Amino acid sequence: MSSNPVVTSAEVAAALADGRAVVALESTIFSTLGLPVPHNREALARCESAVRRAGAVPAVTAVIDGVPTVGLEADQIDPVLAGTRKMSARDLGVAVGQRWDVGVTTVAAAVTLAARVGVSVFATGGIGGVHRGAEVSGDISADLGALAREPVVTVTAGAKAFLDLPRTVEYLDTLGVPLLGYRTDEFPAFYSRTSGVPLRLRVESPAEIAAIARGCRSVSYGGGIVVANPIPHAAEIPAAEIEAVLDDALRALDDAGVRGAAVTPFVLDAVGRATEGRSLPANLALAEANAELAAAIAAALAAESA
Ligand code: PSU
Ligand code: MN
Repeated sequence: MSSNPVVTSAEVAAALADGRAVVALESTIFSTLGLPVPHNREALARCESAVRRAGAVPAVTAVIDGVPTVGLEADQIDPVLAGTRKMSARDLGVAVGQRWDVGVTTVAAAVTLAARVGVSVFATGGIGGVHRGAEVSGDISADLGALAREPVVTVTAGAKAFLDLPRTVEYLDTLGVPLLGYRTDEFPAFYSRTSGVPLRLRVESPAEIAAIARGCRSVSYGGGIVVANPIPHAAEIPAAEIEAVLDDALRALDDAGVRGAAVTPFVLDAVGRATEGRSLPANLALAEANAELAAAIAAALAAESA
């Protein structure tokens, strides 16, 4: 393993060597770009405990001092929480070449690093997708390509409604990514359990998802699987309430002329400020629920291959 330029923490390395369950986590959500202080630290603690409760080892992904890393040592947590440089898959090699102090991972960068060390299950809050107006701006998150490319099961609460959700689902279809609704027939909209966008495939248990992952391997499908896990009922914010806030945020985005990688952080910040009391607990609850489901899937996969 010493020739692998992607480094694992001591705990993650030991778990991988023993064939125990590991769940990769992205770090943008835990950085200043994803959630405000101190909620980012709370989100990390809750996601890590949820993974551990389900018998798996959490592995936060990042680039630290120019080194791509899966699983943080204790002294690496604070720098990642304070991280301000977002990395998609396209930025990983740049962060290494330029020796960035801290690069935090989007979904695209996280699944890429996870795959390099053989971690096959990953949890996020929400994936990026096709932006509204993409027919003009061309803005489609590189998350989608990475989800199709890397052999990782990703658990997500769908995607935020500031994206074009029907086109996001269609794009995953086009890329050939199995998109599984976890106990749902609709693509969830992050804060809301429903979006009106139907899904073709529904699953009921972690064991069923593990069996599908095995099935994908058996036919040499080399890409990823996306599991759409609706936010827990108790934490849900109704779609109508979110929609009004989003309209304002998207207008502000236009007025400010924000483009490219800055779009998602800009909208997250605007929605966060407009709905603070509701959206923060919702965000934490869905991230924790995704970590828990991912750990159960990882445990089912580890048991099958034991
Ligand atoms: N959606 C959220 N919260 C987030 C993100 C998306 O609700 O924190 C982050 C994730 O890290 C995701 C990234 O991978 O934004 C997508 O950014 P872009 O649209 O620039 O690809
Ligand atoms: Mn983009």
